[in-house]
Amino acid sequence: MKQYFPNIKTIKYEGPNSKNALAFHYYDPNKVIRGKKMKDHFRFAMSWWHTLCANGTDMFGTGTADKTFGTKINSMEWAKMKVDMGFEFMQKLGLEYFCFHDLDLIGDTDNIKENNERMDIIVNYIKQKMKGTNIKCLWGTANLFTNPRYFAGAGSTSSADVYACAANQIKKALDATVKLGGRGYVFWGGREGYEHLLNTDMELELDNIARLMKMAVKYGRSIGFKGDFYIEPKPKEPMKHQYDFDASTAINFLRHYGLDKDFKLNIEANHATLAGHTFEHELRVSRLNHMLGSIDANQGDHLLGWDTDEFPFDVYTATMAMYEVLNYKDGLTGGFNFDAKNRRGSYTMTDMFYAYILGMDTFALGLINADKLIKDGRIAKLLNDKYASFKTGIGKKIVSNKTSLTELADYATKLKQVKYPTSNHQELLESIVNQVIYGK
Ligand code: XUL
Ligand code: CO
Repeated sequence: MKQYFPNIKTIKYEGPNSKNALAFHYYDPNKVIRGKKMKDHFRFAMSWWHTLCANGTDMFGTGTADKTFGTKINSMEWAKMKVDMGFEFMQKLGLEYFCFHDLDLIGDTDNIKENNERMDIIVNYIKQKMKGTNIKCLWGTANLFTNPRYFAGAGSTSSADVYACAANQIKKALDATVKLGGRGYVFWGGREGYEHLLNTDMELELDNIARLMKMAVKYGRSIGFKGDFYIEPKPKEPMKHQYDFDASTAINFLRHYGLDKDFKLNIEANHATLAGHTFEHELRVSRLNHMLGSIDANQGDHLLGWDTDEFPFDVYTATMAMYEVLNYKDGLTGGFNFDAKNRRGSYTMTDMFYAYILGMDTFALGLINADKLIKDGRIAKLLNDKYASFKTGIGKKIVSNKTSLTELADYATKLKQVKYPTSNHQELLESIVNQVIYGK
């Protein structure tokens, strides 16, 4: 079997003192933290699109990285080559999961029947390839945004024919996800949004998106899909306004249309910051609603402000994110998909390994730090002390729903002195984080 990365051996954990660039320094897959192996905390996944397809093309220039290995883009030879390359890549990095869009697998021939046939061939090819490995599918999805027919959306399109094309792709992508044993199926609303309100029937568009999701649930369950459906919120890009703006908006949508039993959220770090939130904010909102399902691990750039999909490097953010994940009693049903790409200037094959090593080590550090923060206990105590007034007296009556506006008004008018909230101690809290992360 042809090797795509002949100069790269399996990447191993060598510890923080190793200077070997092709080794993990913090990600130690079998290390047990909070009773669970690191690799099981994460279920790290390779994104088919960024890793095997993307070549560095941007708005101003063509690709800098050639990942075709001499095959013709959009040919089946190319499609199969990517499977072989992807499996070698995952095995060398110890990645046990992958995520895909239908078109990442097969390209796009513009012929719907041919695309469907291609899906059958390539899914069988992947299934064969999975045998004897521990590689599995984290989630699948349909690309309903690249083909020009989707310029006005898929579920939100103004053309019933285009809507039907979207349904066909979702059906095939669900077939593929089920056949490959995927844990989840994602709806990222690529162009489900609008550019101008005056030419938009928002109500019809939202209803139609929900209808498509309901049909997907019905079909998915009928072919034995037991996993979760996920919405991946994003506020904008490519559309000016996207309907799944953020976690709160998506949760409201799911509840409104009665989809909340089958759906959870796939939270992407860079989408959170695009929405004006932190990554951890979106994780908190999702987990409090029991809807945190899976994570797209990446990061944006404060100076750029679009979806740069960088590999996560920011250990503080990873720590805050893992603090949310560790405090999520329900646990993720999905995992951590690297929806991230090399910078255009980092165009070698080896750079792809450096990128995943960076991402996996960053999250391993986040996990180690979050565990330390929980064990340290000072942050939990600060939080507990802050809300102490709700543990006794009138506060206790409030949280146990045993009071009324009248009683509270009476209480307030009799107060000799109003007890202020305790200090937020933000700087102290940040010092504790630093000390826990860096202290011996
Ligand atoms: C786009 C994005 C997608 C989804 C899957 O911003 O995040 O790649 O993750 O469609
Ligand atoms: Co994503």
